[in-house]
Amino acid sequence: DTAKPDVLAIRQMQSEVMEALNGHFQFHRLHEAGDRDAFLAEFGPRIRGLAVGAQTPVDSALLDRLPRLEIISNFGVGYDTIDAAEAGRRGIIVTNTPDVLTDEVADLALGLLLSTLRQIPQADRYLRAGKWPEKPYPLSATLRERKVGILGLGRIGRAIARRLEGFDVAIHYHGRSRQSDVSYAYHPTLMEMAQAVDVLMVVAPGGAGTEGMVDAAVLAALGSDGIVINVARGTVIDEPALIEALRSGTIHGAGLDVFAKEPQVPQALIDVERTVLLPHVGSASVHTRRAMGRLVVDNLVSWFEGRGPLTPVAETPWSPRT
Ligand code: 8YV
Repeated sequence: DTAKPDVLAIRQMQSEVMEALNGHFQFHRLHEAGDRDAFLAEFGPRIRGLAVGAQTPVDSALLDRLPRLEIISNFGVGYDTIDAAEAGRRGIIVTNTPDVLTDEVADLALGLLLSTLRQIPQADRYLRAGKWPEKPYPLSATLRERKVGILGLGRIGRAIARRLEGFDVAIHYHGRSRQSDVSYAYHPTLMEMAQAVDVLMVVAPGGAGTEGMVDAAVLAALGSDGIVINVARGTVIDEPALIEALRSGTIHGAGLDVFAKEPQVPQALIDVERTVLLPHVGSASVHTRRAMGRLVVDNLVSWFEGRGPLTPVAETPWSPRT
């Protein structure tokens, strides 16, 4: 069917997405091509849409192979693996999946915070290991009387803050600018916030602008009761500095859903007892992944029906031609 636009997936995505793309478009799968280079030489020039997962790099080298590309639809709200600025220069729209995962990720962030403070997974392991009859589980840290600092008060950061209001803790935030519609304590620098709080919730986007911004000095400022929770990108934290801070007792513990080099997790983090480590599952419920998948497809369908993208990213804004 030559009337259908050519759309390319560069890796396997959930089956509902693959089936929908196959139904709507002339659909190609780069990851199934034996010879990637030969495939791109043959089909690259006619590809007009790209569907990508959050962990698949889309850089100039790939864009060079896709000269007719109009839109990149990303599965995930974070798109740090896509060179969106370069896409913008080339007139290519990038879309992501905001909103549909906000509450799911915020829920997980709260779960990770409570798990880390009250050592819920560790206590479960203790029971399963048959240790309870010997002696009660040791007393844990607490969320009581805590001050929580949110790094990145975007959609997910705000959803986390709303939940935290119900937990009766002080809420602080740091981001590029003060937000006039919230009453949480704003700090113009991360360091200032780290000095004022004892929980750091990392919800800032990944990429060059935030790389390693939670460094040894920030961790030290949290203090020995300090807790770090990260549901954003592993790159935002200087991972070796975090390992050192955990080992030395500079901070108390960490709950991490994301890592610098996923799916590799440093053994040093696993060896530290006061960590709760999750395999990047923030948005990973059946319900939310389905909604994300639909939005990936709907962005492409809307674009190729001439109605514009539904959720373009900031670097590639869309205004309909009049
Ligand atoms: C991704 C995520 O969808 O949305 C994001 O930014 O990190 C996840 O929800 C996940 O990595 C799937 O690739």
